[in-house]
Amino acid sequence: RLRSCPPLRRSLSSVTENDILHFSKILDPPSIISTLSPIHSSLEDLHPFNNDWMRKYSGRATTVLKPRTTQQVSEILKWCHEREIPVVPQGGNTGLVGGSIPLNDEVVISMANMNNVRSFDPVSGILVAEAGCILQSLTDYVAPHNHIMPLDLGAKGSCQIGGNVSTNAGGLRLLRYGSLHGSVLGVEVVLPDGTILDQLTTLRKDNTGYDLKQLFIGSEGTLGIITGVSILTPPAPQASNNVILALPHFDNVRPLYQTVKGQLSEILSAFEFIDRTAYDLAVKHGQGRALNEEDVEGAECFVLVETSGGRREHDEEKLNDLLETLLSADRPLINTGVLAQNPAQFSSLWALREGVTEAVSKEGKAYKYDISVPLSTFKEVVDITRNHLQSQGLLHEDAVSHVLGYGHVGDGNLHLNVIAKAYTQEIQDALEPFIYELVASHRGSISAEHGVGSMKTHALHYSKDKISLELMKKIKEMFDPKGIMNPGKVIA
Ligand code: FAD
Ligand code: 2HG
Ligand code: ZN
Repeated sequence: RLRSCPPLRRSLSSVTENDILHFSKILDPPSIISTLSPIHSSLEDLHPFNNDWMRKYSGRATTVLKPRTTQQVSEILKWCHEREIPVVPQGGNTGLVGGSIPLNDEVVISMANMNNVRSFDPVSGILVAEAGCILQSLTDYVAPHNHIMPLDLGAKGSCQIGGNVSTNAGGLRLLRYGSLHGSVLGVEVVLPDGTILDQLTTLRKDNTGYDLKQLFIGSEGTLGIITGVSILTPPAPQASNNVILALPHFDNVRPLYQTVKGQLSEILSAFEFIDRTAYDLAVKHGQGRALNEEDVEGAECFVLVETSGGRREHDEEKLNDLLETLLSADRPLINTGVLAQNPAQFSSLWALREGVTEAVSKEGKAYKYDISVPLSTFKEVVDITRNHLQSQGLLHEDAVSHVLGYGHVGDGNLHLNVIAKAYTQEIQDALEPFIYELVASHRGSISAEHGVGSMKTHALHYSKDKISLELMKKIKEMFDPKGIMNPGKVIA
């Protein structure tokens, strides 16, 4: 039997003016934002670091540090470790589970100033970049070399590669290029006591014992601060096409996926799902151009299919053959398909899917459940949740206005979103543990790709058994015995 770990220490310190004086010896003054003397920033300056993208979580940090080098990160952590000051690593602050926001007055360590590419090899496609590089800027960096990043997500304009690796972000390309556990070759990490762990290898193969970097991928800043990432970038496809398929019934998604995989095989690069509510909201809030009325009529949901291949004519022929097969079937799985005819239409079709998160946030306050469940249950899970809220008397315009589902079919990942007028305890209590129990009944995951953050620490047991949880606690205790790294996140 495994022994229980002792509880993490809780007697952590707050930053003082003396600490600020010490940080001023490590960083230049513009790299310190603090309401404390001698910096005297305003609360407004701290606002972007104390509040998350959804405006759901807020912290009370008095101090934000923005190091420019790994050495500076190391010196900051060494000091915080000695003084037992808790820290929260922050990337682009686009996380959706409250991981990047202090729970109290932890020091925020923003990685925004560590934004240099260290090297790129156009032959192997291996990119080594500092953690604060924004995903879109890395995409732009490798594009002239005919490479792409192995991941893509709606937050690409703000999220950082260090944040992506720390959350093990999935996104829109996972179906084709797999998870970051495969494409990240190495990481450079500063451990909680300031030790620099240099695992920034560019080797494709390295079976020399435990693969330590995997522990940092998806650890959400609880084991150390990632300062550098070595990542394999695939060659850019020569041709990309996309099509939106309108389906009369959700039940057609599964056989459609099978048919599409079978016919498109190696050129299939995305198979993304949005239900009717998600589509209507995307259109309402100007994400992509609405399809023609007759294409939408009678559609219960939509699927966006993308192909990426080596020869345009070949790919177009395959896609056209697929559409012909689908539309000429005795009992067609789709009502219609809208094929992008040019790059603007290609982007517009993608925006209908990628823009749902933005549309939801414009519509109201979102309760987000990022779950892995069997594909066959996607609709059922959304319907059960809606009916449950109705039975609780919460489905009306002053409480919950919409319950919708969208996500990554190929990865079995449903984004169940509940939109409300405000975040209230009553709605929260109606949703949890209800949804977690539903997920557990399907042996699913309560966090498919967004992580645990502070949102789901209490619910981990719905997806992880006792022994796994004990081991996780032991790992945390080993790396961070003083509990200064992102306290209250992942493991409470
Ligand atoms: P942050 O939000 O700043 O931080 C996230 C976590 O990582 C925190 O726990 C933080 O402490 C830690 N962290 C950040 N940087 C470091 C570092 N250098 N070292 C150690 N820890 C660090 N997620 C998906 O998986 N798939 C999607 O398709 C997707 N789409 C999104 C679309 C929109 C519009 C939005 C707003 C979010 C989306 N997300 C998605 C969620 C989010 O963008 C990802 O989780 C992203 O990887 C977070 O990166 P970030 O730089 O913003 O990290
Ligand atoms: C997506 O796939 C993101 O669009 C965000 O993971 C999902 O907002 C969400 O719930
Ligand atoms: Zn997603």
